[in-house]
Amino acid sequence: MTIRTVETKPFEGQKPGTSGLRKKVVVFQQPNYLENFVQSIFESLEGFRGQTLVLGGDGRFYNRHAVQVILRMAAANGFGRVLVGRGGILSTPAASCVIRKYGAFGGIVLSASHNPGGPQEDFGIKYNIGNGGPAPEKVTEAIHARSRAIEFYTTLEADDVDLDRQGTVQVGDMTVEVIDPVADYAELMETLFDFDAIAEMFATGEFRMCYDAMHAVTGPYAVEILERRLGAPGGTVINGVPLEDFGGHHPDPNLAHAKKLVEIVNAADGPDFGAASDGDGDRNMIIGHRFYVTPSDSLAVIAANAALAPGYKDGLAGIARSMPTSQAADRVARDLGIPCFETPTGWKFFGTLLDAGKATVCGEESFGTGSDHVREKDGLWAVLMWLNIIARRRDSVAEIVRAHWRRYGRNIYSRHDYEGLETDAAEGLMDHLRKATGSLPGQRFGYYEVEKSDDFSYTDPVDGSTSSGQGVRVLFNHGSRIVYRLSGTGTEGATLRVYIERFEPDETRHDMDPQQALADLIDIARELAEIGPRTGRDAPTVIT
Ligand code: G16
Repeated sequence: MTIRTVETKPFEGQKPGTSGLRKKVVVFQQPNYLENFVQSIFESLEGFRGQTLVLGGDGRFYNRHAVQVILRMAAANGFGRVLVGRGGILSTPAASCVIRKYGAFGGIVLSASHNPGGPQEDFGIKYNIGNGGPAPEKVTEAIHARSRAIEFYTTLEADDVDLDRQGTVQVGDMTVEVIDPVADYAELMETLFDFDAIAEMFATGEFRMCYDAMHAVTGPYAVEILERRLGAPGGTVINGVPLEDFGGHHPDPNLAHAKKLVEIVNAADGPDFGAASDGDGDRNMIIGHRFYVTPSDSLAVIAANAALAPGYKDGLAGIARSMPTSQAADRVARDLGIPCFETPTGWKFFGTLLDAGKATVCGEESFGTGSDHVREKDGLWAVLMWLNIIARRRDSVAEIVRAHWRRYGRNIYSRHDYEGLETDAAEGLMDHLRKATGSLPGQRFGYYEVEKSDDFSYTDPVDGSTSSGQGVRVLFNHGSRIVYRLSGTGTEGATLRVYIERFEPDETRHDMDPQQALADLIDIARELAEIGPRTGRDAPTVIT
């Protein structure tokens, strides 16, 4: 087979965001666009000749085509072996699991996560390093720099690989193994959780759950683990067939996009437990019967109860959360006498802490939770952790969370998203806030007084690298906060995220609706950022 060197020209904007390069499919379909980025990845790596690459994605439109392109390019660039999920499928946490288990050099994950899929929608690609986690900024910056100077890419003249047949084939000098995308991951989950206790709970018939795979990648994983291995009744998993366009929906597990699940669980005779995952299976939403658990609370509850799961019975080394995530987990860490790390948004920032054994459990307000078992957040892991906790405590989701609040107090929390803003207006608003940080401390807004305000900057305690400009924080007395940042995962315009938090120690007020409990802070947040005048919006698009 012949290696071909193809002349090309750089494309503007091949800059990885919070999690890889995400663009509209039509952008990726431009001749050489995908190839340029893949070549830029390869040229930013050293020492991969003859090594193993893991490859797979969430099955969205363009996934299969991209897999074939990357296989030919990996062969031409000198990889020795590629492990690719059958059908081109690997959930993001499963890709991380496979990279680690087989000691691969790294992996390429094809996904735009919770963004919609289809010919007019989004596609994405990211590189994961040998620890199974997203490439750190120094690698993504190198990829971007390479993409701006690229002149050639290399590929092999070879036929497509049959992705639907498990087994081994040669592509030039490179071996391609088409592997079961679920088996390694399911096996890992069995080592972490008390499958017997969970199976027993399902066997009683008294505990019912509904899992919404949102027609995205976790369908086959959830059916195998929940229905086959744990014996949950058939039909526990809904929307379980992965579709290239996710059935036309946003595969985003939140109250706005997982409406059907919420309806099912909230029905009078609804199940006890509901959960959903996103496009690539790394996010999760947890709900109980008529009870929504915020991702921040979920992290705190998981951290406080992790020792009930066999994989965590010796306790946690530490907890890590992204800066905008509520401070509920900090209270658990304090109680356990372990450190709590506050990192910028993006799972990649947890990698060094997990590798160094400084943190065991991590979480983000953006519906991400996970642990040191892989180096990605992991939707089904969180679901299994909750099942394990429920099976051991024999309490409902609502009882578990309320008991948690009674013990630690409640960090009442909400995120307001303003989507589809004009980029200039959104950036202007952030500039305005950054400038204001200096003069805010000491200012009073009714009950609230600003104690500190800054643009969050983080120095990694393991490798010393610094990341600045990670979001404007306004920290008030009594632990209340407002945080502002622009989303790094969108593909159109800009999305402003406003995170609002207040601590409530008084148990009689724990059942308050967060929007009411936070009403004053929400007004302050709009006023400080001049959201109305600068964006023309009088209300957020999504509230979670
Ligand atoms: C990605 C990252 C997450 C991060 C989220 C934030 O999630 O992997 O670690 O919290 O983006 O998104 P934004 O920048 O839009 O607030 P995912 O699930 O999209 O890969």
